[in-house]
Amino acid sequence: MDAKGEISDISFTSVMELTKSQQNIPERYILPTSLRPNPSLVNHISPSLPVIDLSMMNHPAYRPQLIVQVHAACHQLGFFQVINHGIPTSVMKDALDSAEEFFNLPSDEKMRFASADVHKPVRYGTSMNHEMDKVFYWRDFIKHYANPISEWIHLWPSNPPTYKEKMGSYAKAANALQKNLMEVVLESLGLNANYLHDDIKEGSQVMAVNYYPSCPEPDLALGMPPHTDYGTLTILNQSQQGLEIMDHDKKWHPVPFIEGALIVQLGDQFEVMSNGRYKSIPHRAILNVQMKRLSIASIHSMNLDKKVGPALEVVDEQHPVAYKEGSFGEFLDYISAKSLTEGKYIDTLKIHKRRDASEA
Ligand SMILES: O=C(O)CCC(=O)C(=O)O
Repeated sequence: MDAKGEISDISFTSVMELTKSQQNIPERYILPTSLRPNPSLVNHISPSLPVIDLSMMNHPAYRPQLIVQVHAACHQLGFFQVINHGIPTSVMKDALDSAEEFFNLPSDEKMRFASADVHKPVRYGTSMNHEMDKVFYWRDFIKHYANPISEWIHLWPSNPPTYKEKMGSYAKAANALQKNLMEVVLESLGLNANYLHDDIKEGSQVMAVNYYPSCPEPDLALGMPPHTDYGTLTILNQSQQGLEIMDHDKKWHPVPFIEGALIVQLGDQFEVMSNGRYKSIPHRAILNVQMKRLSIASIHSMNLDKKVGPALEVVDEQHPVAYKEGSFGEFLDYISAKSLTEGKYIDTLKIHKRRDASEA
């Protein structure tokens, strides 16, 4: 049965199940050479990636300094880590522990939530979309909607018994942090901190809870392929290092694990709102031979039906409208028809400047 009590006929072999019986990774997880993680192309001596201290976020004398740091991080990368963000490490850890307990359940129990339908508010799956992926990714996941929590929490797993409480506390805290971060990021773009305030408050929050088992051949596969998130911003809580981000020069950088820190990534919806002044950050999850890794991506966006286009304040003669309006709902329709490698939703929104005769 699925989360709505309907019989689910979807079944697949999770990576967790696979690792119980296989020594090597099966053929369908082996990426073509050009798409493998290739550690020699990764910038292991990365310039230090931005870490921003939020302790003075609400202090009028220090906030301008914070806005400058956020502007630099968003403009250069669309990525930063935050410390002193107000979410206790114990709440972050409890959520990761409850996720691990969920993934440790017998397969039948997890399969109750199995679905390849991206419109489902709760869904357990493997890879990106096991019905469409040509090559599989070394990841199992459960995704569930979380805002407003009272509307969704009854659909979340009841087993393990503490899942709702622990994941729920973290989801609420991540959503509160998101609202503060949105104000800071909007301000850093030169917009009013209250821009689209009510839409942000009532916006969608999807918790993507990821489990990457240790992988015997991590150079041949990935936990998640390079992608950008569709929303405004994503807050990532992780159990250990494994995320890589791509800079504007297309160089990969490993993101260092900092105990208690959270990762903030700009998504496509923010790129559209900023009319391309800030770009969403491409990222991927790499694997490791010794240890499993868990992550919880709290992905925030405007509501399903809310159309989002560039803010008028960032459009002028030098910067004409560069994106059409789009919505989270349209994004879901797009990815239910195409696999990730077949194109990106945001590319369908880009308005390509016509080259005039003098440029030709
Ligand atoms: O696990 C990670 O580091 C990345 C997760 C992610 O990109 C996602 O869930 O969309």
